[in-house]
Amino acid sequence: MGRKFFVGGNWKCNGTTEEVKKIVTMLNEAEVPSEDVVEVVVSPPYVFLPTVKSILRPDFHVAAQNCWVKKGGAFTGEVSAEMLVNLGIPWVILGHSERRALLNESNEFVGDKVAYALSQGIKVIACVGETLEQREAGSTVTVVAEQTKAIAEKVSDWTNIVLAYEPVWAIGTGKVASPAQAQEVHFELRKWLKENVSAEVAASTRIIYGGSVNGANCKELAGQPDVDGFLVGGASLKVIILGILECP
Ligand code: G2H
Repeated sequence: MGRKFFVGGNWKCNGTTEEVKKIVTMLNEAEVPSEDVVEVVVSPPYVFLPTVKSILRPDFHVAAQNCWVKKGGAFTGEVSAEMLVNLGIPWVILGHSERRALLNESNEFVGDKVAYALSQGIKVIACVGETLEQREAGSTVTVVAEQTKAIAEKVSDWTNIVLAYEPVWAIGTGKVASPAQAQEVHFELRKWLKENVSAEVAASTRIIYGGSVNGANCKELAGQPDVDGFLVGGASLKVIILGILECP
């Protein structure tokens, strides 16, 4: 079976109740390809999850931007996977580079988080990506392979994982990876999955691109054979996202 195009909207730490409602209204009123063609998942900050879930159109889904690495308890400030299940939130973004860099989330920690969220029945958008320094040193493939390996070591079933390649140098900078650069890394990630997990997982796992995706660059990126969709940040807060949903 083909890999269904996937578009995630990562709203990051943005919005007020009023702004979030406006974005949802825009999405709800849009005419977009059917859910047989594109799977749409929006990821508001935690505090807006129940609001967004309650008013969002039923063919779009909701993701949290993070969750705790194990069962909840005495972990001040954290939100557990069990709580997301309780709220009916089906997806979570894990391993975003902003958390890896600013909150020191290691590859192993991200791997543990992915495994725990999956064990609770939550689907995971797992992010990997290299810094500019790593790219210039020629270690892009090694870096993303190590990040993926840390996940692969902890999970046995990839059915509910979407892998997001997000080069750190392209995030929120306006410097998007060229279609050739994105395709090269997506190809290498799929090859890594084939050689280290299985041919079946490599063929079926969606590998999406994130980093300054917008209405002008999405079409050509989406045309690459190993690019199965996008994780969109800034543009997902604006009407631009509707054009991106038209890409597949
Ligand atoms: C990368 C992306 C969304 P942006 O972080 O995850 O954000 O599209 O703003 O670069």
